[in-house]
Amino acid sequence: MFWRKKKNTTEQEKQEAEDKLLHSDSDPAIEPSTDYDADMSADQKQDLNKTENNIVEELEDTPVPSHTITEDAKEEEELSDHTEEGGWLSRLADGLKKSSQKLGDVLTKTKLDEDALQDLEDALVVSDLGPKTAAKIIADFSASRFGKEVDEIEIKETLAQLITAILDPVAKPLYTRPNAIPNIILMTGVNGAGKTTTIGKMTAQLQRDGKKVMMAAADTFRAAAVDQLKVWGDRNHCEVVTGEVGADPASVAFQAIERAKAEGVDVLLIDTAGRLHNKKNLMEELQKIIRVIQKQDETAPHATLLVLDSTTGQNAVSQVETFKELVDVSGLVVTKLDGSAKGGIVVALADQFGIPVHAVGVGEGIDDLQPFTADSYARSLVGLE
Ligand SMILES: Nc1nc2c(ncn2[C@@H]2O[C@H](COP(=O)(O)OP(=O)(O)OP(=O)(O)O)[C@@H](O)[C@H]2O)c(=O)[nH]1
Ligand SMILES: [Mg+2]
Repeated sequence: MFWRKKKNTTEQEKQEAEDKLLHSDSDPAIEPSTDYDADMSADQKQDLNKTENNIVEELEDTPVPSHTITEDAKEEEELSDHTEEGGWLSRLADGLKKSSQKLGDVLTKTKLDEDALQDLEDALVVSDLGPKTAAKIIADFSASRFGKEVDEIEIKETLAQLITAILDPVAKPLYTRPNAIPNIILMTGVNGAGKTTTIGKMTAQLQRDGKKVMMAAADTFRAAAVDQLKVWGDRNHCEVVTGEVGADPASVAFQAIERAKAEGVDVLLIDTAGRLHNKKNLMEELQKIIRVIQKQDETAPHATLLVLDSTTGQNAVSQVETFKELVDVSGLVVTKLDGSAKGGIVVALADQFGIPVHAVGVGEGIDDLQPFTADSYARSLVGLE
């Protein structure tokens, strides 16, 4: 279908460039592209051009659909059969399957004796709940059930209740103050955690709630980082304040606040760098951004969010410890729960730090940020509907 390809070349190139920006270099390629220019000799290229021209001429009278590639993809998606897929919760449940399978494997014993409890505790540790939290849950569990005959569903239901009790106090949506114009939200986290992507998704949600949003690209260390945020800006029709590559991130934040104030923006989301030369640099940079922000509004940042990649497992615990020491982390966003994560890490974080979990990332798309709900998360984790 050369005619369509030709018509949409710019669109296609734009999309390819966006895809490149939105995925870090370490990400595996999604699938090999079949729609690219292979290495060809000049003669071969000329031949191909000729054929292409002929085909286009032949097709001159064919009505060209006004669809763009994006619209085509959307239409295809809408027409495809989703009956087997379920909603985001089932994607989360799929993501958490590793944990629930681990539990399923040990739930064969009917009498809860020492061995069965030990197996259960091991399964929780393997599911990333961490030794302390697993031990605590099992202690509570055995207090009411030790020595009793129990079936698998009963065990899972009890575990889900105990886990819900740990998660419930931290399941809090992000609060935006009606009187802060703008609400200044600082996004922090190590590189690749999902900060920029989360800002993009969060912008869409805030806009849906009727908020005027602005983004600031205070990750000025890589040109690609700024461009990546601009892609999300385009997607959301949202203004992005940027600086030159290498510009002082704090000054980008400062300018963004000035502009946001002037334009009556409700929420300003500030993206920051995940990797600098070393940890000390990263933290000093963050603290400087905060000091400069406070010159504009001493109550800001109104939220300092730490974005954590759930697939890093227990490493997320040390990331919280590090960031918490240096900045006032007010909330967490845990990403990539649709993938290979085992999910128990969220329980460990809730138990150890008690920091609110505002949302979870369950995919790379704009709608893949979901509120964190204790009960449904706990049930998915243990493999209950
Ligand atoms: N599957 C999945 N992928 C995600 C999710 N969130 C982010 N990603 C992907 O993870 C990769 C890194 O995300 P970024 O948003 O660039 O991470 P970052 O924290 O801004 O990284 P730096 O800018 O390098 O500090 C990208 O390929 C994202 O598409 C999620 O919830 N699920
Ligand atoms: Mg980024």
